[in-house]
Amino acid sequence: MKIGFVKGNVKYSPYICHNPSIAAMFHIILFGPPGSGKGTQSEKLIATYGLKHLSTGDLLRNEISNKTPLGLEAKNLMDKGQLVPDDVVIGMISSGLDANPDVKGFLFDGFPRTKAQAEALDKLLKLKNAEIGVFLAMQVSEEELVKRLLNRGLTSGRSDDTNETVIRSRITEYNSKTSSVADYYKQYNKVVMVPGEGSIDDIFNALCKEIDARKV
Ligand code: B4P
Repeated sequence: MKIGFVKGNVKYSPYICHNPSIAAMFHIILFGPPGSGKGTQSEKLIATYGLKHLSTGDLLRNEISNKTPLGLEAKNLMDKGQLVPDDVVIGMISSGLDANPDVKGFLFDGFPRTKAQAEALDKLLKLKNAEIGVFLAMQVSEEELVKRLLNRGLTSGRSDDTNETVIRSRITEYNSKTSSVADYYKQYNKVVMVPGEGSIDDIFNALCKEIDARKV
Protein backbone atom coordinates (compact mmCIF):
# COMPACT_ATOMS: atom_id res chain seq x y z
CA MET A 1 0.00 0.00 0.00
CA LYS A 2 1.47 3.40 -0.97
CA ILE A 3 0.53 6.58 0.84
CA GLY A 4 2.05 10.03 0.39
CA PHE A 5 2.05 12.49 3.30
CA VAL A 6 2.03 16.27 3.61
CA LYS A 7 3.02 18.13 6.79
CA GLY A 8 3.15 21.93 6.62
CA ASN A 9 4.84 22.76 3.34
CA VAL A 10 6.74 19.50 3.20
CA LYS A 11 5.58 16.60 1.03
CA TYR A 12 6.99 13.25 2.10
CA SER A 13 7.47 10.54 -0.46
CA PRO A 14 5.13 7.52 -0.63
CA TYR A 15 6.26 4.52 1.36
CA ILE A 16 5.41 0.87 1.29
CA CYS A 17 3.43 -0.51 4.20
CA HIS A 18 3.23 -4.27 3.95
CA ASN A 19 0.27 -5.02 6.14
CA PRO A 20 -1.83 -2.07 7.30
CA SER A 21 -4.89 -4.07 8.34
CA ILE A 22 -5.74 -4.43 12.01
CA ALA A 23 -8.23 -7.21 12.75
CA ALA A 24 -8.44 -7.01 16.53
CA MET A 25 -8.32 -3.85 18.65
CA PHE A 26 -4.73 -2.69 19.00
CA HIS A 27 -3.53 0.20 21.16
CA ILE A 28 -0.12 1.81 20.78
CA ILE A 29 1.90 4.17 22.95
CA LEU A 30 4.36 6.34 21.04
CA PHE A 31 6.95 7.45 23.54
CA GLY A 32 10.03 9.67 23.53
CA PRO A 33 11.47 12.98 24.73
CA PRO A 34 10.09 16.33 23.53
CA GLY A 35 10.97 16.78 19.88
CA SER A 36 11.64 13.09 19.29
CA GLY A 37 9.04 13.06 16.51
CA LYS A 38 5.98 11.64 18.26
CA GLY A 39 3.60 14.08 16.57
CA THR A 40 5.30 13.64 13.19
CA GLN A 41 5.17 9.85 13.25
CA SER A 42 1.67 9.75 14.79
CA GLU A 43 0.17 11.46 11.75
CA LYS A 44 1.62 8.79 9.47
CA LEU A 45 0.69 5.88 11.75
CA ILE A 46 -2.96 6.88 12.16
CA ALA A 47 -3.30 7.36 8.40
CA THR A 48 -1.87 3.88 7.80
CA TYR A 49 -3.55 1.84 10.53
CA GLY A 50 -6.81 3.78 10.95
CA LEU A 51 -6.19 4.42 14.64
CA LYS A 52 -7.65 7.22 16.74
CA HIS A 53 -4.94 9.71 17.70
CA LEU A 54 -4.97 10.92 21.32
CA SER A 55 -2.24 13.51 21.88
CA THR A 56 -2.27 15.18 25.29
CA GLY A 57 -0.06 17.97 23.88
CA ASP A 58 -2.63 18.70 21.13
CA LEU A 59 -5.53 18.48 23.58
CA LEU A 60 -3.79 20.94 25.93
CA ARG A 61 -2.94 23.34 23.07
CA ASN A 62 -6.59 23.20 22.04
CA GLU A 63 -7.61 24.25 25.57
CA ILE A 64 -5.04 27.06 25.41
CA SER A 65 -6.32 28.39 22.09
CA ASN A 66 -9.90 28.29 23.42
CA LYS A 67 -8.69 30.23 26.50
CA THR A 68 -10.42 27.84 28.93
CA PRO A 69 -9.47 27.94 32.65
CA LEU A 70 -7.74 24.58 32.17
CA GLY A 71 -5.85 26.01 29.16
CA LEU A 72 -4.68 29.06 31.13
CA GLU A 73 -3.36 26.84 33.93
CA ALA A 74 -1.69 24.49 31.43
CA LYS A 75 -0.03 27.32 29.48
CA ASN A 76 1.59 28.64 32.61
CA LEU A 77 3.23 25.24 33.25
CA MET A 78 4.03 24.43 29.61
CA ASP A 79 5.76 27.80 29.14
CA LYS A 80 8.12 26.82 31.96
CA GLY A 81 8.77 23.40 30.44
CA GLN A 82 6.91 21.62 33.25
CA LEU A 83 4.36 18.83 33.12
CA VAL A 84 0.65 19.54 33.57
CA PRO A 85 -0.88 17.80 36.68
CA ASP A 86 -1.71 14.12 36.26
CA ASP A 87 -5.41 14.46 37.10
CA VAL A 88 -5.87 16.99 34.28
CA VAL A 89 -4.35 14.86 31.52
CA ILE A 90 -5.87 11.62 32.85
CA GLY A 91 -9.30 13.29 32.73
CA MET A 92 -8.71 14.36 29.12
CA ILE A 93 -7.67 10.85 28.08
CA SER A 94 -10.61 9.28 29.91
CA SER A 95 -13.00 11.56 27.98
CA GLY A 96 -11.19 10.72 24.72
CA LEU A 97 -11.64 6.98 25.32
CA ASP A 98 -15.32 7.36 26.16
CA ALA A 99 -15.99 9.59 23.16
CA ASN A 100 -14.61 6.99 20.71
CA PRO A 101 -16.19 3.61 21.53
CA ASP A 102 -15.96 2.11 18.03
CA VAL A 103 -12.32 2.63 17.07
CA LYS A 104 -9.89 -0.03 15.82
CA GLY A 105 -7.44 1.20 18.40
CA PHE A 106 -5.88 4.28 19.98
CA LEU A 107 -2.50 5.80 19.33
CA PHE A 108 -1.41 7.53 22.54
CA ASP A 109 1.06 10.33 21.77
CA GLY A 110 2.76 12.10 24.67
CA PHE A 111 0.78 10.07 27.20
CA PRO A 112 1.52 8.55 29.68
CA ARG A 113 4.33 10.80 30.91
CA THR A 114 4.40 9.66 34.57
CA LYS A 115 3.96 6.32 36.36
CA ALA A 116 0.64 7.59 37.82
CA GLN A 117 -0.59 8.29 34.26
CA ALA A 118 0.53 4.81 33.14
CA GLU A 119 -1.33 3.13 35.99
CA ALA A 120 -4.45 5.21 35.30
CA LEU A 121 -4.33 4.29 31.61
CA ASP A 122 -4.09 0.59 32.46
CA LYS A 123 -7.18 0.89 34.67
CA LEU A 124 -9.15 2.81 32.03
CA LEU A 125 -8.29 0.22 29.36
CA LYS A 126 -9.10 -2.68 31.69
CA LEU A 127 -12.61 -1.27 32.09
CA LYS A 128 -12.91 -1.78 28.34
CA ASN A 129 -11.30 -5.25 28.44
CA ALA A 130 -8.34 -3.84 26.55
CA GLU A 131 -4.60 -3.38 27.02
CA ILE A 132 -1.60 -1.74 25.35
CA GLY A 133 -0.28 -3.77 22.40
CA VAL A 134 3.13 -2.16 22.12
CA PHE A 135 5.12 0.69 23.65
CA LEU A 136 7.34 2.24 20.99
CA ALA A 137 10.14 4.36 22.47
CA MET A 138 12.01 6.68 20.10
CA GLN A 139 15.64 7.42 20.94
CA VAL A 140 17.10 10.84 20.04
CA SER A 141 20.16 12.65 21.45
CA GLU A 142 19.65 15.80 23.52
CA GLU A 143 21.53 18.05 21.07
CA GLU A 144 19.35 16.84 18.18
CA LEU A 145 16.19 17.47 20.28
CA VAL A 146 17.24 21.05 21.07
CA LYS A 147 18.10 21.69 17.41
CA ARG A 148 14.72 20.35 16.19
CA LEU A 149 12.63 22.25 18.73
CA LEU A 150 14.42 25.58 18.18
CA ASN A 151 13.93 25.03 14.45
CA ARG A 152 10.21 24.26 14.93
CA GLY A 153 9.96 27.37 17.15
CA LEU A 154 10.84 29.54 14.14
CA THR A 155 7.46 28.75 12.58
CA SER A 156 5.20 26.92 15.09
CA GLY A 157 4.23 29.92 17.21
CA ARG A 158 4.67 27.62 20.22
CA SER A 159 6.04 29.61 23.15
CA ASP A 160 7.61 26.44 24.64
CA ASP A 161 9.78 26.02 21.51
CA THR A 162 11.40 29.46 21.27
CA ASN A 163 13.60 29.56 24.35
CA GLU A 164 16.52 27.14 24.72
CA THR A 165 16.34 27.26 28.54
CA VAL A 166 12.69 26.16 28.45
CA ILE A 167 13.51 23.42 25.93
CA ARG A 168 16.28 22.10 28.19
CA SER A 169 13.86 22.22 31.18
CA ARG A 170 11.43 20.08 29.18
CA ILE A 171 14.20 17.56 28.54
CA THR A 172 15.20 17.60 32.25
CA GLU A 173 11.52 17.07 33.18
CA TYR A 174 11.45 14.13 30.75
CA ASN A 175 14.62 12.60 32.24
CA SER A 176 13.44 12.98 35.83
CA LYS A 177 9.72 12.13 35.56
CA THR A 178 8.93 10.54 32.21
CA SER A 179 11.74 8.26 31.04
CA SER A 180 10.96 5.79 33.88
CA VAL A 181 7.52 5.17 32.35
CA ALA A 182 9.35 2.78 30.00
CA ASP A 183 10.37 0.69 33.05
CA TYR A 184 6.71 0.36 33.99
CA TYR A 185 5.87 -1.22 30.60
CA LYS A 186 9.03 -3.36 30.59
CA GLN A 187 7.45 -5.56 33.29
CA TYR A 188 4.81 -6.50 30.67
CA ASN A 189 7.39 -6.99 27.88
CA LYS A 190 5.75 -4.25 25.82
CA VAL A 191 8.74 -1.96 25.25
CA VAL A 192 10.53 -1.67 21.90
CA MET A 193 13.31 0.88 21.37
CA VAL A 194 13.34 2.48 17.91
CA PRO A 195 16.04 4.87 16.64
CA GLY A 196 14.45 8.34 16.27
CA GLU A 197 17.25 9.89 14.19
CA GLY A 198 17.44 9.54 10.44
CA SER A 199 14.87 10.14 7.72
CA ILE A 200 11.21 10.42 8.72
CA ASP A 201 10.32 7.60 6.31
CA ASP A 202 13.03 5.26 7.64
CA ILE A 203 11.88 5.83 11.22
CA PHE A 204 8.28 5.30 10.14
CA ASN A 205 9.16 2.00 8.45
CA ALA A 206 10.96 0.83 11.60
CA LEU A 207 7.84 1.64 13.66
CA CYS A 208 5.55 -0.16 11.16
CA LYS A 209 7.76 -3.24 11.27
CA GLU A 210 7.40 -3.46 15.06
CA ILE A 211 3.63 -2.93 14.89
CA ASP A 212 3.15 -5.48 12.10
CA ALA A 213 5.12 -8.05 14.11
CA ARG A 214 2.68 -7.74 17.04
CA LYS A 215 -0.83 -6.97 15.84
CA VAL A 216 -3.29 -9.66 14.82
P1 B4P B 1 3.88 17.44 23.22
O1 B4P B 1 2.88 18.16 22.46
O2 B4P B 1 3.65 16.01 23.57
O3 B4P B 1 5.03 17.59 22.20
P2 B4P B 1 6.56 17.53 22.07
O4 B4P B 1 7.08 16.66 23.17
O5 B4P B 1 7.00 18.94 22.02
O6 B4P B 1 6.97 16.98 20.65
P3 B4P B 1 6.95 15.67 19.69
O7 B4P B 1 7.77 14.53 20.23
O8 B4P B 1 5.51 15.38 19.35
O9 B4P B 1 7.75 16.19 18.47
P4 B4P B 1 7.39 16.48 16.93
O10 B4P B 1 6.94 15.30 16.18
O11 B4P B 1 6.46 17.66 16.89
O12 B4P B 1 4.19 18.18 24.64
C1 B4P B 1 4.18 19.59 24.86
C2 B4P B 1 4.00 19.94 26.34
O13 B4P B 1 2.66 19.59 26.79
C3 B4P B 1 4.89 19.21 27.35
O14 B4P B 1 6.15 19.83 27.51
C4 B4P B 1 4.02 19.27 28.66
O15 B4P B 1 4.17 20.53 29.31
C5 B4P B 1 2.61 19.16 28.16
N1 B4P B 1 2.10 17.77 28.20
C6 B4P B 1 1.77 17.01 27.11
N2 B4P B 1 1.35 15.79 27.47
C7 B4P B 1 1.43 15.75 28.84
C8 B4P B 1 1.18 14.73 29.80
N3 B4P B 1 0.76 13.49 29.45
N4 B4P B 1 1.37 15.01 31.13
C9 B4P B 1 1.78 16.23 31.51
N5 B4P B 1 2.06 17.24 30.65
C10 B4P B 1 1.90 17.00 29.31
O16 B4P B 1 8.81 16.86 16.35
C11 B4P B 1 9.54 17.98 16.79
C12 B4P B 1 10.23 18.65 15.60
O17 B4P B 1 11.19 17.75 15.02
C13 B4P B 1 9.28 19.02 14.47
O18 B4P B 1 9.64 20.29 13.98
C14 B4P B 1 9.50 17.94 13.41
O19 B4P B 1 9.25 18.41 12.09
C15 B4P B 1 10.97 17.60 13.62
N6 B4P B 1 11.27 16.20 13.31
C16 B4P B 1 10.49 15.13 13.60
N7 B4P B 1 11.10 14.00 13.17
C17 B4P B 1 12.31 14.37 12.61
C18 B4P B 1 13.40 13.67 12.00
N8 B4P B 1 13.40 12.34 11.86
N9 B4P B 1 14.47 14.39 11.57
C19 B4P B 1 14.49 15.73 11.69
N10 B4P B 1 13.49 16.47 12.25
C20 B4P B 1 12.41 15.79 12.71
